[in-house]
This record gives sequence, structure tokens and C-alpha cells, in this order.
Amino acid sequence: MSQTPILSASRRIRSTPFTRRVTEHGVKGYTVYNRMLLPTLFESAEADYHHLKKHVQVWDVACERQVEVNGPDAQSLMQSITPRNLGKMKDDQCYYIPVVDDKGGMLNDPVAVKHADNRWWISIADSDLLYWIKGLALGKGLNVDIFEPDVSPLGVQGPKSEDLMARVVGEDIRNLSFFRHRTYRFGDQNFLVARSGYSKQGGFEIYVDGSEHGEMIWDMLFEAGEEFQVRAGCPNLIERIEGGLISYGNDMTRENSPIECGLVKFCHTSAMADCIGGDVLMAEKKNGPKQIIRGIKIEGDAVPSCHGPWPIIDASGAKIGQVTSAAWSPDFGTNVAIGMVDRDHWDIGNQVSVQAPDRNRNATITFLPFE
Ligand code: THG
Repeated sequence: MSQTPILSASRRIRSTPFTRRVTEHGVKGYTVYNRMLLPTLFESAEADYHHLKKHVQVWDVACERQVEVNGPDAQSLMQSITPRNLGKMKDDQCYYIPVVDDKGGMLNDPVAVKHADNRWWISIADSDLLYWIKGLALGKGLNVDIFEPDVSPLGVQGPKSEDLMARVVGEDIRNLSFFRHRTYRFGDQNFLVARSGYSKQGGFEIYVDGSEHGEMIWDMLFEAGEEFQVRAGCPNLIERIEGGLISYGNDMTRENSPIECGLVKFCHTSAMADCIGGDVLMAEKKNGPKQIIRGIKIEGDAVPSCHGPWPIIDASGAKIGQVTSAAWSPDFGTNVAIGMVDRDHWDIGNQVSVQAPDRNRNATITFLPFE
């Protein structure tokens, strides 16, 4: 039996303002995201999952790096990178935005945090969006500064997250709406907090501005959270598949359009003219995509956890798509998965076969999120 290889640490794989605490809380697994550590496992995938759905967890999601766009041309630069219409966005809003290249291919699917017309944070998924945006600004001769500030999101996720946050920053946080942000006081520091996060259990993200404050905020949350059974946690594969939260680099890449990714609701005809690649997306919106993201219910016992993608085949053995994320769901009592399925085969209820690493399995095309 060979041992699981370790991932060697070095300065190129950045630690976070919370890494010391995460270690103390017994992190068992990491991945690398934006060249930074992202915890993947504490107790076990299933124990972490049950705890997340019942209590509250603190997540080190510092790897959701911010790209700050600052200056008079910020608003027009922002509208040029996404087909989502930002025209009515308020200064206290966050928007989930597809970011596309000149061919309409997905470059990233960040959360845009608007401070003002001339100041934005782009809270990025795992790709080097800073270089694309800097290149655009230089090429277009725009009057903007683009840089990565020392800002690290800390997630507070789970059904008891509101009670915990109310203990720490006051009852007023209960009035914060989904995808809105406001500044709250933590000890003697003010930080922006949004009601958002990469789970469907409800929660908040604290944008910790200044690495030196990381452990202080962490400790405040754990002190106040004892009565809510707070634990260290992380984005959970099972929960995110159930909830239909797609993952850049896993479920979609630059090969895919936002329409294929199920994000047509964020591809606005009114914004296409200002968006790079908008012409391509307009045509695709009219003609329909050639494939689309779906939920896939995979039969049998728990699928092995293993690098995908796994081919999806029809009754004749022809490849009609691929599974890109899969896990056993204790609550649904089946394997849940996310994948791309060709247009002739994407109808809900369609029976297909998935070539999992252990064996072929019967599977059913279904909705995302799982219901
Ligand atoms: N929070 C912040 N930054 C992030 C993530 C995050 N950057 C990387 C990654 N996650 C980006 N991907 C997503 C994917 C989905 C959502 C957020 C970020 C999400 N979607 C909601 C949904 O699908 O129900 C709401 C979308 C909407 O209506 O606007 O929350 O998690 N800071």
C-alpha cells in the first residue's frame, strides 16, 4: 500500500491570516486555490456536513482573494467584464457575476462587492483574474488602479450563523439582507460583512481587512460561539453539490459559456453591448447552448472520491456528457453529482450511464439544486 503523498509547503503556496488557528482546530486536508491554502476537511466529509447543516462553522476562505478596482473608470470596466447588468446595483450590494473572455468563455465566477461607482472588490474564484483586468485597463487606457488588497474573507456558515453574529456585532445584523453588505464593529476594528457564502445553510462573510486582525476575529467568534457548538469548517463537497453551487475549474472552465453553466439569468440582453464577448453570448442565448449543467443522481453505493471527469454515456455507449463533481449524500440517500450534458440528452428524468472509476452506474438527469 502506498501512502497518500503530502503537499509540500513553500512560500508559493500562501498561508492565510487564519492558518495557525485552522491548524490548532485539527485541519486534516487542504487544497490550493488562488495559490493559497484552502482547508477541505476537519473531522470527516460526512461529519463536517452534518455539523454544517445543524450548527455553525467558521471557514477560512481567505483564498477568495479580492481584486480591487478603484478609480473613475471602475464602473465601466466592471460592466465590460460581465454580461450581468450592473446598472441598478447599489453601493451596499454584492452580485454573483459570470466573467467572460472575448469568446464568451468563463474566466471566473466571482462575487462583485460594490462600495461605490468608483470602488469595487471582485471576490474571485480560482483563476488569475487580476492579470486579465489589468491588461484590459492598460489596453483601453482606463483611469483605474487594480491591485490585490490585504483583505481575507472569513465565512460564518450554518443555521446558527445569525445568532452567533448577533452575539459578536449586535442584533442589527439580523436585518442585513441576502447579498447586502455593511460595516460592523469587532472589538476596536470595523469590517465589511455581507450575508453570503459558499453554502446553502445561510451565513455571512467577514472581509477581514489587515492580516494582523485575523486571529482576533477568529477568537471572538469561537468565544461567542461556544453555546452554538461552533466549529472550524470549510466548503463541503456534499453540501455544495446538493445545493447546486458550481465550482470554477471543476464544473466549468474557459471552454464553457455562462449559459452552459446555468447562468443565463445573469446574461442580460441590456448589458451585452458593453460586455466583451457579449456578441457571442447574444447568439448563444438566441440559439440555445449545445450542453448544460445538470444535477445527476448516480445509483449504487458511495462513489469513490477521485479526480474526474467521468464520462456520461447513452444506451448505445456514445459519450453525451461528463460528471465533474460527485459525492454520497447521506440526507438524499444517493450519490449526487454535477455535470455537463449534451442538449439531446439533458431532459429531466433522462436515464443515462456514468463511467465511475469503479464501474458503470445507472444515473438520472435531474434539477440543480437537488430537491
Ligand atoms: N464568497 C465570496 N467569494 C467567492 C465565493 C463566495 N469567490 C469564489 C467563489 N465563492 C465564487 N463562486 C460562487 C458561487 C455561488 C455563489 C457565490 C460564489 C452564490 N450563489 C447563490 C446561489 O447560487 O444560490 C446566489 C447567487 C445570486 O443570486 O446572486 O452565493 O462564496 N465572497
